[in-house]
Amino acid sequence: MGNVTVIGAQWGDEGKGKIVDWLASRADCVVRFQGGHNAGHTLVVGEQVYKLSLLPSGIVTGTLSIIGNGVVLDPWALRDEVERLRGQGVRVEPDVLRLAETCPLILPIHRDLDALREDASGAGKIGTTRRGIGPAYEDKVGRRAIRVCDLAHLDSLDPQLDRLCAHHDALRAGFGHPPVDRERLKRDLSEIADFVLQFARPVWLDLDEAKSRGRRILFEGAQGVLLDVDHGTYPFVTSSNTVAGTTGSGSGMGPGAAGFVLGIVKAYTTRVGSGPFPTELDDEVGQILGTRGREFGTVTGRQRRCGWFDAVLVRQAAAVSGVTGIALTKIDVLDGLETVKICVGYEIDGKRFDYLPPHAADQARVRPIYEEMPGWAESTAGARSWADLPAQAIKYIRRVEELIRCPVALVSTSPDRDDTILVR
Ligand code: 2SA
Ligand code: MG
Repeated sequence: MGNVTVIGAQWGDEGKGKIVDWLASRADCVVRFQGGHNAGHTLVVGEQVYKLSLLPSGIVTGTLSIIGNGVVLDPWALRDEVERLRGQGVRVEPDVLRLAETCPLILPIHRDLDALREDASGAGKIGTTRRGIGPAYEDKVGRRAIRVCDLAHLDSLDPQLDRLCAHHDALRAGFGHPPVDRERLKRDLSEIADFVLQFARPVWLDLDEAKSRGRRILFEGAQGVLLDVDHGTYPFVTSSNTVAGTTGSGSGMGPGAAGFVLGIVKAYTTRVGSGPFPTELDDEVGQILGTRGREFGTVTGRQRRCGWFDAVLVRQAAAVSGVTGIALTKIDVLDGLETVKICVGYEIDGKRFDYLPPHAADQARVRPIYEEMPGWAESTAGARSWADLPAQAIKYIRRVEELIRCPVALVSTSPDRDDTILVR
């Protein structure tokens, strides 16, 4: 096995955590390359449940875990998560956890702005996780960010703070909010600096060395392709590029780093937050999927919206992200349904589309065209080989594969690490 990149090929929450954990035990190094602590990965190892928002999943198994420059880092969230994991008996020390020195920081002022904007947006709300992700990326691109390496130079931070505060004070005033408390911000930063700096490294150098030694690197994506700031359902997206192409720029490894791109795909569709969702179900089936699939956010506890599998969206996600093969998860949630439906196209005013049109208004208006298949009465939960699956479930998987034009490499049949079918 060479390098592997795991990305969500829907709107996040596809069950990446379990697959990443499964692959992490076979990798030498696990890298996060985008997003921040808005991710929520649940790992179930034996009796233990680990909930990760920011740290790479490799940390649980003691695999070298790297947070790349493409991630926006909340230092206080980092400390909380490290302390929580240590409390569960996980060893988190600088030899296993490394942070890019160039990571932009998420500051309390970013959280403020995220909330102020969401609260002021009425029906236009994005439904963000309110963790300051968007505002932190804005400051990075706007060249105003405070980065990890700045924590070692707090004495000379004033010119940067001038630039940052001038921008934020103007925005805050617009929302009737008081200016940034600069002295407090400086105090907070100097209080957390040493904690963060103990993990700070030129990680590109570590990765370059890993590469020259033929080490296997696992890139762990967060959120999903449909939340990508360029390729997703804009503006109802996150503020980073979630596609596999970001592995190189978000870690400092160049375009060839991604290796095998494994797209994680849930056997139905879910979404948290606002935005178009063509196959959303408001009926009893939607409720069954939500209850059986335990569709609540890891990070915010929000209830996820549920619907049928949308092959149009996944085909598009797989194409724009260069997916090599998919892992199909939570097939057991469909067990016992009389019929199952797959969206195979859209219609707007009698015109057929085999892709999602880019405009939010069109996306909200598309009518899904469904193909119906008989369901299966038998349980697929815990199946560990192809032979354990009912014939109808196999037909469903094969049809999905055909429609999205991408091979199924893995099928996951429960949250347990071992309940996984390797297809090829
Ligand atoms: P943000 O906070 O700026 O990134 O929000 C923008 C949109 O991106 C969505 N988003 C997510 N969608 C699914 N899962 C996410 N992470 C957590 C999880 C979610 C949770 O994995 O369980 O616990 O609620 C995630 N992070 C961001 C968000 O809903 C907005 O639509
Ligand atoms: Mg999640």
